[in-house]
Amino acid sequence: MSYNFTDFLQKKNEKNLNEMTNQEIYYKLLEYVKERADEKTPNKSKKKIYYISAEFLIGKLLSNNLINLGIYKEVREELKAAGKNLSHIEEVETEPSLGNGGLGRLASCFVDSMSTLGINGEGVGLNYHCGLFKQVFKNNEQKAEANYWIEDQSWLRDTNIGYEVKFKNFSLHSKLKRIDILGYEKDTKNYLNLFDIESIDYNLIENGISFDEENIEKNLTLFLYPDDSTKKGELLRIYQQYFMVSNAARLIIAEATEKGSNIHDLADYAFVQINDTHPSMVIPELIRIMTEEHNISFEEATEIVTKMTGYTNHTILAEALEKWPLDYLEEVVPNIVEIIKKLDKVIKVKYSDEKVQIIDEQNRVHMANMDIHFSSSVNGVAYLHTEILKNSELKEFYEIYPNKFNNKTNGITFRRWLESCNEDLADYLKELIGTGYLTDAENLKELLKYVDDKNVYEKLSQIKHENKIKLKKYLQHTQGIVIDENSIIDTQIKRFHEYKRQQMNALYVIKKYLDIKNGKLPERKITVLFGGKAAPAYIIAQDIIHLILCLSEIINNDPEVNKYLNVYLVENYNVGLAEKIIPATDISEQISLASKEASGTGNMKFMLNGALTLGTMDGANVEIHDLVGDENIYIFGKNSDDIIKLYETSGYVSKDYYKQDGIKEVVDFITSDKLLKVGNKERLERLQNELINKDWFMTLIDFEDYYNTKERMFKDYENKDLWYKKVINNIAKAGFFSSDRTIEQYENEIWKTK
Ligand code: 9GP
Repeated sequence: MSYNFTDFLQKKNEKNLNEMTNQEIYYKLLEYVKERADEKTPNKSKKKIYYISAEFLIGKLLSNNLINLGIYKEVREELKAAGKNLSHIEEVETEPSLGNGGLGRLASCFVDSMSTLGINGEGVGLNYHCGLFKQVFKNNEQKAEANYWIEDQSWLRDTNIGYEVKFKNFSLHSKLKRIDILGYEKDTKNYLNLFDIESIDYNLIENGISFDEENIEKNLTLFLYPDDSTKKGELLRIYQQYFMVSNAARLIIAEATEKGSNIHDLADYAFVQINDTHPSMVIPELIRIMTEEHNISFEEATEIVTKMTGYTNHTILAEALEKWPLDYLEEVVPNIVEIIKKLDKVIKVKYSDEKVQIIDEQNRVHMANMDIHFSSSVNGVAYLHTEILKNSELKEFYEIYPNKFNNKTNGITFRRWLESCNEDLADYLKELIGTGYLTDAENLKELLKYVDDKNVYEKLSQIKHENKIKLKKYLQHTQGIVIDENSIIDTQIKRFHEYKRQQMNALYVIKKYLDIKNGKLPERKITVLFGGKAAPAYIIAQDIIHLILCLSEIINNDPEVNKYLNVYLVENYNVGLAEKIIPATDISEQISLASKEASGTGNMKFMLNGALTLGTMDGANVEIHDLVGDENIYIFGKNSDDIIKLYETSGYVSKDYYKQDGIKEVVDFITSDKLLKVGNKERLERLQNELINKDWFMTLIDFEDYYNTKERMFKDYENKDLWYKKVINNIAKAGFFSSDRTIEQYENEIWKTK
């Protein structure tokens, strides 16, 4: 029997809603949702998917859970009747800090879709207490602070499940925490399984995010991606990874055994999807448990594990493919080193090519290589990315295992990235094309009926405007930033990395600033929004942040310029901010150097919310382009074949581009008196020097085309009919990027649980 929130409060003898504070209401809603979630039964099927990932960037859960329970509007009305505002109550929730970027957000979209599709598939990861870090800005620089997010009452549920994890010199007992993952209007649910230790100690944190890295028994689940620029840091990462996969392996075996597996048939009961290389040690760990504890031969165990695992590659950046020194692994987990050596031997006997070896000549273990040899599926995350893996990055492997390689273009959950974050647009879509798109996103194509309808253009532009006003209020209230709702909003939100080329956008800002100073004024005010964190050990990325913050200070305070241009870098960019920024954005910046962005998922969120893409032919931009056609996307820059060739021939010399008219003065401005007055000389000089003399990610090669294409976009924006026709085309074609589609492909082509 379903009961509403008011009934729940009465049952619990709580105060009336109108007497409660927003804080009190939030915690009661949390209890209520958990109680409603208790009515759902976990998905069951003989075979279960374990999606192991170092990160899950889950975002706030209240509104998403209310939507998935089908009671969002009902609860909002109950609150409204009591004079309360659900969006204010949503603000009380602290965002979990269990992820970093696209990889973690994708994992979260995937667990949502698995639940929605009724697939018996769960996430497995770690419960980091201080997450990645909280970003604060001081003196135009990024500072990192510990991000404590776990409160006494939260979405985490305790369980009595826990295992002994043995390291070389000590053991740790784990405890499993779980978060319910509710599917959209489903009677079933799944869990996100997060392993933790009992003995975590916050006192180990000294200042910011520095802490005693050696006290593993007390620090293991403090931080996600602790600094690995030192040996201590690398060892800690190995401890974390082994802890994660050893627990996962125990859970898998326990659950399968309970269902009747005799371990010889484990592959009929479980499939492990390895999300990037952080969970790769699950392969030797499963083999170790089978051989040591279940009397299964090494050969058979290897065969079983190969059958029941799949590896997803999310990057072609060589430095991001983990290679652990064998002696570090020896120091932490000697038991699995024995297994890794045996696996390596199997490969050395068969193949002489150094590129496919697991242990290389410097005694480093190539985790991805182990995954490829000893799993049954290897996939990239967008068409172009998979092609690059097959034809260049992992070519030698593709020659050995042509049938293992497959593509699974990423997707996003429309529950969060449309229904929840852009309710006005979602309601309007329902008015136009009904609710079919909620269960089959391809139905968005019905919108094409309205592609020439000026009334629809008008309404879409009103919704965008309203979303800008909402964003303005939010940023003003939370960050003291006042954006202009009548300006064109041009956004780049993602982790800071040179390959993503925020520096190119910053150069654009400089050029625009100089244009305005020289009397070349834009037709409409432009607001350039940035958001993202830089890894604390990544100096150049911090320098780029510094440049943007300095530019903001100069531009936003210059009365001659700020009428036409504003630049902001929002602080501590996270899922919650993305949910507010994306619906308000006109221009989606997807400007990575072609061949470097595996997929991107922000690009999909923006298109779904009616922004147009300014991008290179990279990652999933290529598929967006193919779906919407040339006229509905703004593509610029060199393509991936050209770029790959340039790398192969060392054919790019940044200085040649620097010398060109229009580029030199922009790059020189980085160390102009104006910037040095507000900035740090060392940082600005280092960044400028990098651009002139190295520029590994070829910022300057595409700059001119980028500038001109962006100018064309601004001009097109002034023609409302033209612009909104493109917007409709984008929303209508976004259905392909539903994570339900992606998960269906994983299920039908790899997992086969049904
Ligand atoms: O950089 C990729 C990004 O392009 C992709 O969308 C995301 C999800 O597949 O994964 C990112 N990769 C990583 O964060 C690390 O490999």
